[in-house]
Amino acid sequence: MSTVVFPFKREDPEVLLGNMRAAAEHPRVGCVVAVGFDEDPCFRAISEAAPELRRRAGTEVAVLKQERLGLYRPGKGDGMNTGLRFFLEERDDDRLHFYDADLLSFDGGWITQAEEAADQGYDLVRHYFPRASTDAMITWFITRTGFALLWPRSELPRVEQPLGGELLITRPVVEQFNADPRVHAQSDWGIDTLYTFATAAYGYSMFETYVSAGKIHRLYGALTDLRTMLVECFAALQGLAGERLADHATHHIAYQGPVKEDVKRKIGYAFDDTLALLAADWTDRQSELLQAFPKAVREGMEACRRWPRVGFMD
Ligand code: GDX
Ligand code: MG
Repeated sequence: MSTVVFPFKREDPEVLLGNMRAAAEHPRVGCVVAVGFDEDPCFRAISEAAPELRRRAGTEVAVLKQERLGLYRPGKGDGMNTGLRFFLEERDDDRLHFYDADLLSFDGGWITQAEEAADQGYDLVRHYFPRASTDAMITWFITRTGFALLWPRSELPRVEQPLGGELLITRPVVEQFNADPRVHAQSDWGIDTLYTFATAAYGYSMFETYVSAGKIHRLYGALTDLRTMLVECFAALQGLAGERLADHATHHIAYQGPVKEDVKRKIGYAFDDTLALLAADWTDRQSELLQAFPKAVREGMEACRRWPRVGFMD
C-alpha cells in the first residue's frame, strides 16, 4: 500500500479536500496526510473534514503541522520532510507519494500512473507535464542550467521537471533521504532541488511519467512573486557545488503526448505587470554585470530602462 502526502500553506480548503478525497479513494492508498505550515484557516477546515473523509473512504487520514527540522527558512522543505518522518515512524507502506495541494487537474489517474511505473521496479517516479507558457521559469533558468553547469555529463540536466512537487518515492529511498543531512537541512523551497539531486547522488533508478492533463494550479501575479523561490532554489544549487554523484543510474522518460488547448493558451504569470520590472530599480552592480553579456542582450536591456520590451531576446 501507499501513503500520499500533500504539503500545504494558505490553500483553498475545497481544492485540497478534493485532492485528498481523490487520493483516499484510490485502491492502492492506505493513508492520506496533509502537512500544514501552521494552523491557518485551511488547516482548521481540513481537520474538521478529516473524520468524515476517513469514514467514507475507509482510508487513514491525518492532518499534521510541520515540524521544525531543517536549517533554513521554515517552508515547504520542513513540510515534505515531516511527511517523510511520519511515513517512516507511523506507516509500514512500501511507497510514499507527494502532490502539491493546489492542483486543479489532479485525480486518481496520477496515482495509478506512478504506481504502475513503480511496479516495474523503479526506485522513484516523477510526474511531468505540458506546462503553461512561461510557467516553470525557475526550472528553466536556474535549476536545469545549474545542474548542467555542475554535472554536465549526468542525467540531472535531463530531468524534465526537477522542481516538480509530484513524485513517488519507494521506502528504501525515503529512508536514505531522511538520513541524509543535506536533504534534512533544506527546509525551504530548495527541497525539490535536494530530492532530485539526492536521487542522482545515490544512483536510484528514476521513471518520469507524462500526465497529459497538465499541471493546472494557482499561477502567479508579476514575476516578483517568485523572488523568494528563485533565491532559495539558486542557493540550494550553490550549496551543492562540489558534491559527487553515483557513477550510473537508470533514467527513463516516458514519451510526451499531445498538449491540451487550455494548457497551450494559459500564460504562467501576469506579463504586463512583469514587463514594467525591466525598467525599474537598476543597481550599479547590475549595470556592471550587464557588460559581461553579448552585445544584443546588453543593448536591449539598457534600452529597457527607457521602454521595456523583449523582442531582442531569442
Ligand atoms: N507544509 C508547507 N509548508 N507547504 C508549503 C509551504 C510551507 O511552508 N510553502 C508552500 N507549500 C505548499 C503549497 O501549499 C503547495 O501545496 C506546494 O507547497 C507548492 O507550493 P506552490 O505555492 O503551489 O508553489 P508553485 O509555485 O506551484 O511551485 C511548485 O512547482 C514549482 C515548479 O515545478 O516549478 C513547487 O513544487 C515548487 O517547489 C516548484 O519549484
Ligand atoms: Mg502551485
